[in-house]
Amino acid sequence: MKILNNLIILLFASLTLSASDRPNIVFIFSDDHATQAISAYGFEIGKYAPTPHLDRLADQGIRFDRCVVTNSICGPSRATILTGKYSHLNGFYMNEATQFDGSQVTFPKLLRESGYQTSLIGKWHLASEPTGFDHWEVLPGQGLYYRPEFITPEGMITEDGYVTDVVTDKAIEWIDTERNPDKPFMLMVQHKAPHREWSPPTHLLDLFDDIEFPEPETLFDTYEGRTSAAHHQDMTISVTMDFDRDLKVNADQPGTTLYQRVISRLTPEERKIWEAEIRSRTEEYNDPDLKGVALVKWKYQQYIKDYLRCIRSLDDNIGRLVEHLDKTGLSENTVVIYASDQGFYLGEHGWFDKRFMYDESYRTPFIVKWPGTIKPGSVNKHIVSNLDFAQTFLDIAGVEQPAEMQGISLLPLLKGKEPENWRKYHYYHYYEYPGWHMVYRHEGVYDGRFKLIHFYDVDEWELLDTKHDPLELNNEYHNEEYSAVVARMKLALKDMKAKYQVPEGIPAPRDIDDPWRYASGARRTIEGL
Ligand code: SGN
Ligand code: CA
Repeated sequence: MKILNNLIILLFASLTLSASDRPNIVFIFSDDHATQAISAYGFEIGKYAPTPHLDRLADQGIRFDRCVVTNSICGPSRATILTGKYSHLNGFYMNEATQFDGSQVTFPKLLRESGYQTSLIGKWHLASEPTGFDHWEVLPGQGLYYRPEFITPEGMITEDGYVTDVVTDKAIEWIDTERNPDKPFMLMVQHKAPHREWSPPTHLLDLFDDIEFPEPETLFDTYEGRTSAAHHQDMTISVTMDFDRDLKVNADQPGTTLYQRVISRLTPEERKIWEAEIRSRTEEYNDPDLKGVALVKWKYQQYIKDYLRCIRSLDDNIGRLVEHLDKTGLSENTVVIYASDQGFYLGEHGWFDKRFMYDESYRTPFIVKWPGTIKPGSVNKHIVSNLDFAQTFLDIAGVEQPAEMQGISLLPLLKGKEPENWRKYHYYHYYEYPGWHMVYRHEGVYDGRFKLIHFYDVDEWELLDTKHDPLELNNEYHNEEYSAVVARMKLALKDMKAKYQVPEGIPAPRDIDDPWRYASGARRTIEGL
């Protein structure tokens, strides 16, 4: 009996030891951050607009070059991350008119049950109350850049300042004042930036003023040879991008979107600086020679600069948070993850926004730092996905992964292992049509080189060979030379759909008369969410 008692005590001691040893997880997550805009990824833009703090995370940890999403849009990406499941199983297909079912199994809930303290701060965008968190404060819907409101369990609050700073302040404050030192913690720091309308903090409004950013090769893409989807979209810099909200021209007038979202929320000092900026842009825009190609080029410069100004503030704040972890001695046993909900077009194909399975919006940044476990400066090129995040976090914490989750734990990759049977194909499915930016619904499969895409509303197929055509300009679907590839990829698509339990047939089309189809705030059953 005594031996048994001792054994139980020993077992208990080892369990409590491993519980307190379990690493903390800090998940820093942004909205619409294109990989092209992180200098660690080595694209041209990074030479002009470096991101030193993100680069440091990559230098000290691992950078994933092929992290792709299941459905390239905000809410659906977030729902996939929480549940480890595709949209058709977690129920959150589209931003609009859907509400996340918070009674589902999610990784924060499982971590919390296993003894983690869980906290969520920032953008949520799932239209239902967060579940599985000891602490949460979320932006209503898309949130605002200036003097943002937050929904908390105690009600709505408004905070002075710029949203990226405020979210970071709140994260730091939570670490300092609410963290339970007897428990490991999982903190989700979810930024609004750099989401449209790309409003920078006032002190960075003149950053890059003297720089002319290189244009993407495909800024004037004519979509020749592609399916009708590329022609049909409504997300071009030339036509869709608007002047007051996006380009901040004539935007100091009450009644404009920018006035409502930004100008009216500024302090008098901020307002002076913003109004001067708007005046100077309006003057440039009023130049009678600014038209046609010159106008598109000018719009591109305004857009990319505002976007990268938001990124600079994001990068500064990431630095601030990571330094705080260093200062408090937490870094050593904390896994820091950086990702975005999807990628974004920075003028490629003439576009902004996302949604397509083409590279810039399908791929998302993914960087992980974990001292002592991840070899500094690692680069991984396996196909990984936001589908894998939930299981990875559970695995890091030593928590069992539910069989119903559909991803793969990336822990072996973090540890530098080269698993033999890594996934060969990734399945993608986008649903929000008709709706913002009018991208046809499509599904597809990717094998690391080829992409087979089916725009099923118009029954048009595309095969892209990203090795020979990295800009994704040529549809090889009807090219005889690729017929074997097409056949193989079609089979893979069928297999993936069976594996992931995708319902047979084409999903019911969206109701064209749905009054919510263009409503960015979506149907909200809980006030403000
Ligand atoms: C808003 C934007 C769209 C954007 C969607 C979805 N319009 O509706 O341009 O595609 O969000 O973005 S805006 O007038 O509000 O700027 S997502 O990140 O939430 O998926
Ligand atoms: Ca987004």
